[in-house]
Order: sequence, then structure tokens, then C-alpha cells
Amino acid sequence: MTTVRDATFDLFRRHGMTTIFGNPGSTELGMLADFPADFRYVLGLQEAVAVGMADGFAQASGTVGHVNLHTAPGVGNGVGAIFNARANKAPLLVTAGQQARSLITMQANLTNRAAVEVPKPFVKWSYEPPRAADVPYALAQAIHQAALPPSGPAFVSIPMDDWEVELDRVDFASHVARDVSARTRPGSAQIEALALRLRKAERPLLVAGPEIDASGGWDAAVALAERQRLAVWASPATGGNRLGFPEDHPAFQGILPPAVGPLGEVLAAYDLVLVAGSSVFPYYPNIPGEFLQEPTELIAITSDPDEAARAPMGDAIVADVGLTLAALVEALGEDSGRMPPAPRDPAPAAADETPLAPGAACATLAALFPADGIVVLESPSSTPALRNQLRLSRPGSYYFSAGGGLGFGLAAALGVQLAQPERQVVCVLGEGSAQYAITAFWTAQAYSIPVKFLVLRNNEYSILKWFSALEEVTGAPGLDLPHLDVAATARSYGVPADTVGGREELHEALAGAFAADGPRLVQVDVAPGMALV
Ligand SMILES: Cc1ncc(C[n+]2csc(CCOP(=O)(O)OP(=O)(O)O)c2C)c(N)n1
Repeated sequence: MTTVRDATFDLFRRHGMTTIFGNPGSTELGMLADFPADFRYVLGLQEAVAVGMADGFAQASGTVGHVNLHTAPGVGNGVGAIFNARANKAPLLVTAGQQARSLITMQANLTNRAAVEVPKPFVKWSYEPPRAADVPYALAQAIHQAALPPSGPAFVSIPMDDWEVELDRVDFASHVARDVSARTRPGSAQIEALALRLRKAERPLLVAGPEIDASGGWDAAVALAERQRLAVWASPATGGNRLGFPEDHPAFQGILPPAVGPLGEVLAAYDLVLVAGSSVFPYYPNIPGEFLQEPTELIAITSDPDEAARAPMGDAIVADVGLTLAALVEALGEDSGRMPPAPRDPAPAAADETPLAPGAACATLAALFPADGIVVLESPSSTPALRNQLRLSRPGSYYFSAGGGLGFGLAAALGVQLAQPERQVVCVLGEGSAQYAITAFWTAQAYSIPVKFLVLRNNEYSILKWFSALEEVTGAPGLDLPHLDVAATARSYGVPADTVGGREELHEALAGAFAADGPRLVQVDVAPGMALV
């Protein structure tokens, strides 16, 4: 005989899911009892942190991530981060405890009355098994749901008295040992038709989206661009939770602007736009204009049927992005003979002023950035400057919140570092953004997670002031952040931290942080305002 708990942990083992992020309560202790030695539990002190860490871990580890939350309030606290995970397409199992089955009907304390409803808009699948014996089966389904394209969070609510229940083999054996995969390639006729359109194009463009990296299609995207002499733009930063193309490559032209009008103007220079692994498009803010001007044509490749269906223009192919790009490379053969696109200009050097321009801070980071480093970014008004100065060029080097809910950056950086212990994670944060996951500093020191944090402090919600100007809003309150000291807070949680001013001081402090073991934080004062370079 086996218990629900044993069968569940066997299921997790089989899927390589031996890291569990969470914040426990009395309703989760049954699951955590006699915690197996081959598993690791990573404690987040608030649920947004636990979910954010699991999101980063899921994206960077190649496994389904797992976060365990405390019944209704825990899931409630985590919902903003679950929203982000959905936008990031992070394959994520979210579990939560529930009151004992015999007490649910009387709505005893801690009963989650609508357990399945609470996370619903933001998860792919939400379930509470009707019998204890169904818990492993429900979890197996949730894991498959989370991993199948488009990957995303799936939720299971588990009554607290289920874990000790004994199972008959017949109740669980068949679902533990199942592989389910759905990486599909378009048919050869579809590939040929796409190859023909590319061959005929005079000024073809590849828009590189986050799903290229997630599907392992990086090399295929580079080969396609090089052989076909494609100009390459990154999909707008608003939805670009990962990079799809090396940003120091001569074919790379820049990051598409996110608003309809300006984006349409960039596309107008091309006759065929191939969008790989992005929605069409993560538009924001609302600057009207032409979506696509004749005679430009657009074709999107995405594994997400919803993205394909809701695109306002162009054709779409629903298939695995990496496999489709590889098939296209094969079908198109060697060189297209086209003229290569002109390379874009190097990023201009930012002036050495006080306070430092955000671009100068990013350039200082770039000078020290480890060759195999990974950036997790949440510093809204410096996003373009960082992408311009750093020009990351390796797969799996960049994570950003496609959902835009703050709190992702600090938390996810820890999850990414746990998933990629051989690579150095650098987390670049605004001092405002850091507050939404501030307790993650405790987890960083408690588990010796050696993330290096760079906080760009400008004493305001700069991006919101930029939006105010764009929306012609004057007199909005709540946009200033005087006296916020992230370094002092990080130190209070046990993370060594410095505050610096000029470029040389920053260089020295960052070099010291990179040379040190364990987590380190450098806070630098920067000039407010949207920084493009
Ligand atoms: C959960 C959540 N709440 C509020 C916002 C709105 N918001 C977007 S950017 C921003 C300011 C971020 O400030 P900071 O990190 O200091 O960066 P800066 O704008 O100064 O670059 C806020 C509050 C959000 N995106 N997510």
C-alpha cells in the first residue's frame, strides 16, 4: 500500500520536480511531513515571492516548476504573480491546501469556499479532486496541462487530510508513468509554402519573440536570419519575457516599439514580416496608427492557438517555434543571395554626469558582465537603456515579466539562479519595483543564492511620470519615492549591500560584488526619466 503523499512525491520525482517553492500554513503541513531528502523546499516569506521564484525556476530549468500556497489567502496573495506566470508562459504547478474534507461543507475556518474559482482567470486548469485517491491523478493532469503548449500555470486544491490516505495501486500506478508531448511541426506543404513566400520577398523581416528561446529555437533563428539575410527586430519589450535573437548580431536592428502607430511604421519598411514566437503584438500604450500597411504581409509562428486567433492581422501557423524555424532553414537551403541589412549603430556612450544616467550605469554593468551571465530585469524606465547597453547574445540570458506585474524581478532572479547554478544571475531593479517582493532578500541570504542585485534608484516612479506626459495627465499624486533605501532593507535581511554615486564607484562596487560569494547588492543613484540608451 502507498499513501497519497508517497504517490505524489513519486510523481514529482518522475517529472524531475524536486524543488518546491512555497509559504506553508497548517493546511499544507500534511504534504510537507517527513519531507524527502532528495527534495528541496525553498521558503518565500510572502506568496508573491514564492510564485515569482517558481516562475523564474520553471522558465530557466526546463522542468515544470512547483509552488505550494496556503489555502485562500495564500492563493489570493499569489494571484498577481500567477498572472505574470501566465503571461510568461511559465510551466508551473500551483498547489494549495484546503480544509479537511469532513469540514468543508460546514465551511470551517480556513475553508477555501471557491478554491477552484480563485485563480481561474490566470491558470490554464483549476481543480479540486473529488476523492483523496484522485490527488496524484489530478496532479499528474495539472503537470501535463502546465507543460503542454502554450505552457502556463495549472492549479490543484488539496484537502489537508488527503495525504495519509492509503491508495490501491490501481488508483495511481497508471498516471505516474505517462509521457505527454505536443511539439508539433507544420506539414511539409505548409513549410514549402512559407519557404516560397520568404524566397520571393525582397525585404524580409524576422521578429524574434520569447518563444524562440523557450522552444530551443535560438540557433535555428540565427541560421535562418544569416542564410536568408533577414533583418531582425525583437518583439516589443512589453511582452518580451525572453530574448529570441542575439542582440549584438549584425542582423539585429533593435526592439520594436510597443504602440500600434510606431510599430506599424517600422514594419512598413519590409515586404514580408515573419513573427516567430510572439503575439502580434503585445501593444502598449495606446498610440493609434496603421497596424500593417499594404503591401507588407505578415505571418506568425506560435504554439499558442489563442495568439494565432486573436492577432489583428496577417496569417498564423500554430506549431512549435523551434521545430518550425529548423524546418524552414532546411527547406530554404543555403544562402539567399540577398543583400544583408545594414547593421545598427553601436549604443552611444552615456555622458558621465551626476547623478549618473541610467544608461551609464548599465554601460558600467556591461563592462563587467560575465560572458555567461543572465539578466533578470525590472527597472521600468531603464529597460531600453539596459537592452541597448548590454546587447545580450546567448540563449537563456534574459528574463522579464511579460505580464508587467511588479515583484517578478527580484523573486524570479532567485528561481533562475537556483535553476542555473553555473551561470551568474544579475538582477537589475528599480527601487520602486524591489518593494513588491522585498522579502525575497531573506530567501537569498537564507539559501545562499548568489544573485548580484543592481538597484537603480531615482527617487520616483519614473515610468509613470513618462506615462503621465504621454497621456497628458497633470497633477497625479503618488509618483514620488523619497527616502527609499533598498540597500538598508537588504542588509536588514542579511544581504550585504552598498550605495554608490559616480561611475567609478559603481564599477568598483560591482566588481567587488561579482568577486564575492553569495548574494550582494549595489544601489546606485541615477537620474530620473525614461532612458533610451
Ligand atoms: C503590481 C503592480 N503594481 C503597480 C504597477 C504600476 N507600475 C508600473 S511601473 C511602476 C513604477 C516602478 O518604479 P521603479 O521600479 O522605481 O522604476 P522607474 O519607473 O523609476 O524606472 C509602477 C508602480 C505594476 N506594474 N505592477
